[in-house]
Amino acid sequence: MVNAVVDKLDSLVKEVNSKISQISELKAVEDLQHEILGKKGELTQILRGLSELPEAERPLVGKKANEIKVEIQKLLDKKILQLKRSSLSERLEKEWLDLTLPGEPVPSGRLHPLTRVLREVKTVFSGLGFEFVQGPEVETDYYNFEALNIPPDHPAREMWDSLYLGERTLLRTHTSPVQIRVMEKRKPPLRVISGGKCYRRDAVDSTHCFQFHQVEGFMVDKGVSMAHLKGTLSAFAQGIFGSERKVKLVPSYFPFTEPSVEVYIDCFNCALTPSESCRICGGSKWLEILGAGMIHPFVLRVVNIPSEFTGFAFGLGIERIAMLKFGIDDIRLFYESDQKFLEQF
Ligand code: FA5
Repeated sequence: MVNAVVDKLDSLVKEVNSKISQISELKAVEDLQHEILGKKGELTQILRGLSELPEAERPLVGKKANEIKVEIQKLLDKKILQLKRSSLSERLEKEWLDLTLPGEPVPSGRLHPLTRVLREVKTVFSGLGFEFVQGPEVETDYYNFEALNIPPDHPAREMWDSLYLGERTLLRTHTSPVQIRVMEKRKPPLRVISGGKCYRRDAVDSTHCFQFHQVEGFMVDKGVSMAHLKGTLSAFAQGIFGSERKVKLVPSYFPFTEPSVEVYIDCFNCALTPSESCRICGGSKWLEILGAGMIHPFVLRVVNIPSEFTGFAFGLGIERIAMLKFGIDDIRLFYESDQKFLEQF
């Protein structure tokens, strides 16, 4: 009887050994463990049967059975470890990654050239003490024209072909209405710039769009003169086009400034490589960059600014500045969303 039990125990180890050698999945090891060592497992049954042995034999057989249990558990544990290791090395093999390889380039976004120039212009003027304000794109006839000394039927309205939304409302044709909006609410001293979209019923060509961007600037204080205007615009030109730039004022006409001027800078391209057929200035050596002047007394009166104050104002096209700065000969390129064009900035 005792020998039969011991033989059974020995053959159980052999059985486990041979089964384990054929196993290739963790689940099968767990099943085998259950089959041998579980509540109804083969070894557990044998252990239960020990009570039927003569009492004197029991301790010896019991000891043997426990040793076998430990041995079987060790075999199972060893197999589990072996399977886990091989599945890990399989994963490492499959998921292998060479961290020394160069990464794939991720195309980075960038600012639109007009946004860049608008920001640069703002930075230069903020360095000169100008604060930035914004005005509405939908304006009334009053702010866009009348308060700026352009009454209805005035021939100067020809200068601003307009897109009307109603009888008295239109898409602003320039940023000059912001002057009125600021001055009617605040008193001098004032040093303000404003920028944004403007709209005109202009035919689209290489220098005109129906929608474009302007920056308006003005300064009002006691004793402000054309000298301040020239000094301010020289600093602006030097900030945007290079510290060597010179500014030239040429008489012009705007109903809301008196006197009015067109402002030119000397051609920065000719300064680098003088040429009779410069692609930026066409050989004229001077580039028109904006319109400006001393704020007309009519305008100051409209907003109740006392007569001891004077002021200058200027207005520039952001597209024009960007075209000159980057040597672009067609304004439409800014609005075509052509990635090859935009990636150059
Ligand atoms: C004005 O609009 C004045 N308000 C500027 C001003 C302000 C003068 C304050 C005096 C005092 P003008 O119409 O010239 O001026 O336009 C100014 C700039 O806007 C032009 O030099 C040009 O660069 C730009 N611009 C005008 N129309 C267009 C257009 N259709 N497409 C693109 N840019 C334009």
